[in-house]
Amino acid sequence: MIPDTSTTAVPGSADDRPVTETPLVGIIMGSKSDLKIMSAAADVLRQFGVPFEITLVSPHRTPHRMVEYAESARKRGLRVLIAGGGGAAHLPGMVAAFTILPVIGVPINSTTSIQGLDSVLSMIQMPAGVPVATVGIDSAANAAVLAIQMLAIHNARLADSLEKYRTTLKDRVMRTIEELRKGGFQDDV
Ligand code: AIR
Repeated sequence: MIPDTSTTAVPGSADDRPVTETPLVGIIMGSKSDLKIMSAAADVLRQFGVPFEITLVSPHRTPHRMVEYAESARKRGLRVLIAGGGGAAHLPGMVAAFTILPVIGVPINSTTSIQGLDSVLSMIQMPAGVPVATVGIDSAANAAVLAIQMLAIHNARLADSLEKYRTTLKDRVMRTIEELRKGGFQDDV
């Protein structure tokens, strides 16, 4: 979908490193069972040529690992974190407490979840000063797009790729409208 992983950001900008080296986005999740949802974020980052790392971090089963991950993330060069969890999904909020990197939360409708609603409620009402940008239930792909939008603030190649991506979304809808019309669908636009 999105071409060219080799171009660099605008020279002299706040982020002029090549986007093919150090991971810029950290994808973490509470359990291996979340991977089938969270892998969509990895797919999108791959398509945009954004280097990322992906691993398991449970706030309840591996709390010290969570603190270590969050505290080292910025020093290791990460710019945005995407944190997914199901049920009592405390990972995004607690990671946000240990880093100033933006944290995007993905509520997951896991087997232990109350249709994902408990996870949403675990993420959205963060106390003032420690936000989590929560996307929709199971919306890992959107979390990745949001992460790329953040990186694109200082990266002309990514901004350009996002523009092209939006065009493909629009073109897809327009093609669907054409197909519907051919099948007899009558819209009045
Ligand atoms: N979880 C893991 N540690 C803390 C939480 N809240 C979540 C995982 C997963 C759900 O518990 O994010 O969505 C079920 O995990 P498991 O390992 O039992 O399949």
